[in-house]
Amino acid sequence: MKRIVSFRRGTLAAATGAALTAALLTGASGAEATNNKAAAPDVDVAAVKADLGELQSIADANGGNRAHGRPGYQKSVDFIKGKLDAAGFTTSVQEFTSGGKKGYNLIADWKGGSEDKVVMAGSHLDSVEAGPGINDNGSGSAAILEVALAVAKADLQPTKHLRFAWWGDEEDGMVGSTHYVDSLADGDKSKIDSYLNFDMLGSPNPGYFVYDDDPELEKVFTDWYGAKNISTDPETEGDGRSDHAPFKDAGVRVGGLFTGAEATMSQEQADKWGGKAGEAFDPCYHSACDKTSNIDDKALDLNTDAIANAIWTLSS
Ligand code: DPN
Ligand code: ZN
Repeated sequence: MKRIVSFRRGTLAAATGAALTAALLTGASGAEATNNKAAAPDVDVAAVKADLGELQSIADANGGNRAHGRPGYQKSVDFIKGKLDAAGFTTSVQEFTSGGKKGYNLIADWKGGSEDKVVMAGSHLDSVEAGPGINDNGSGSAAILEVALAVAKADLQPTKHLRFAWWGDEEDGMVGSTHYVDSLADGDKSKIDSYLNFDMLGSPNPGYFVYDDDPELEKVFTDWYGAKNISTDPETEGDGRSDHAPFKDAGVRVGGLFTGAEATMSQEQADKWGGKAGEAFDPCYHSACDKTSNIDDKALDLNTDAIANAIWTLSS
């Protein structure tokens, strides 16, 4: 795992410089309107939380989980798909079999943009059997849903094509996302400009981690956080542990955000993020207590807005 210490130390300063440059450019170009690209909207975290409430209700009504092969998973797909269809997305459900049970990936395409350059954002929608999976990974699923709905509301007309994905059966080894990547023709793999993964975005003792797999994608996120004076860390806990892995293995550049799972927060991290040193980022990881109470609203809010910015920036 690559780790460049000087880069980590320099991140905040570099990002602040970039923000300053951006501010100067915006001010200078305002009148001429040389840049017709609107900034990403602030996505209302209340909407993301309402979606999490819905996913919780689905689990409550279906044996306490939304796991692969269980009715709560199917209901989760129906819920997300209904909202996307109503907003004008073209959705499809890709079926696969895992452990003798049918699994489903939900794919949503936004009209327009060059299909030779596809910007994808994905989150796994399944939970473990032990609980409702609200942080893992209702959080990522609801965040990209609300960003997708914001794309529709803004009637965004990106240069690149936008595709959102909700993966099935991540918890048994990224089965759905691997199936998706394996089913792509070679020519289609190379048309994926970038894949952004969002798995666990509202951990209750949150870390601010940015995937460091691709420098350009990483910078989109670190610049955004830097402008908010939040210092991020490169993501290391999840390498190979989520749905970006099959994309990366297929040669697609990947990025993403993460607020931490079962690993513990260091003193240094607690000092900069205001968290609890020596405690897990998510003490309810893969447990029955991963419910709506297991969410840090601020982390969820920031990460959702960071995703919107990345989608607007990368697809423009
Ligand atoms: N892939 C996550 C899970 O579903 O259990 C956990 C995880 C995500 C761990 C990202 C590390 C990084
Ligand atoms: Zn999990």
